[in-house]
Amino acid sequence: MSNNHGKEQVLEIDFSLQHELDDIIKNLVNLTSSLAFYKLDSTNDHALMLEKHGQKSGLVVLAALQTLGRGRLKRQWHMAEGDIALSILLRTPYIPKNLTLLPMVVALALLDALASMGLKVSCKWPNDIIVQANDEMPTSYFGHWRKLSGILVENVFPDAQNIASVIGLGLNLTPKAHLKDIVPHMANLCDYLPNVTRADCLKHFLTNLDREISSFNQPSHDQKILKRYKEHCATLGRQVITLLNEPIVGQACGIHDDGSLIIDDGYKQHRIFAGDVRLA
Ligand code: BT5
Repeated sequence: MSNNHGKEQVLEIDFSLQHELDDIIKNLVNLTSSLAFYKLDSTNDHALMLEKHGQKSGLVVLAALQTLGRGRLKRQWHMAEGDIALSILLRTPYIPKNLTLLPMVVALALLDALASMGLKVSCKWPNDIIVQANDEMPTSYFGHWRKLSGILVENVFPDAQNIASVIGLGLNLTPKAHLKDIVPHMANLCDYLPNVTRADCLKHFLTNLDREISSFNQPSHDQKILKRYKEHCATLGRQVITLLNEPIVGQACGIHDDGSLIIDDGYKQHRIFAGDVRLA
């Protein structure tokens, strides 16, 4: 099979990982099929390719090793064997009406999963899961926080009525000393919850997400998600600087219904739709 980079990619099922995943999926109602590979370029690319071929909603794609993981804005996502790289394909009607809420739903499912295993984490707008650093050295744009997980939601519109979303999630579990200089703001779960396994994380996260998907059509769902996300968002209430385009400096004071971050610079409020902010 050829990938987006023009090279041949040999796909092999990782039967032990597949078994691990099937054991979880059999108890879920919205996430109903799974594929676990030894190695993929990008689980999001693979899920998007399957979407084009008519794959049904509810597929979970997992790779024991991902070699060309993507973040937003063409940035790279690094991983090592033992970490989690997964993508989930959802289609209408298993998508919230307000699409901008989907990354927040995913963040909350992971946040609850980690909390139930004993680790309190926070969200950093727009798509990071962060943990308070043990040391006090500020690193890059994460200040005194470290990034444990990143979320990449990519939407496609197969026709006028339907939407398909691929949710990508990268979660660091294992030590990665070789990446210390490249990603100084990285956190790895083994430093916080040494006894937690990949299977534990998958089980808690996928079970929570499955439950969240079932609640998409409940009354006031969107407002509840937004409220919960704001409660756990470490960006809010802090002095921030935007990192895309002309810098805006001010206090992050809210998140709009459309997912944009509201920054008050003392004179007026700005709405930020994309990019990142530096945390003080
Ligand atoms: C993200 O992008 O954080 C979304 C990452 C999504 C990765 C998953 S893995 C499964 C699925 N398949 C894919 O191909 N992608 C998804 P962004 O906000 O753009 O952050 C990227 C930035 O995070 C990089 O520029 C680095 O600074 C940093 N980074 C890269 N790898 C990291 C890691 N393992 N841990 C923490 N930070 C990392």
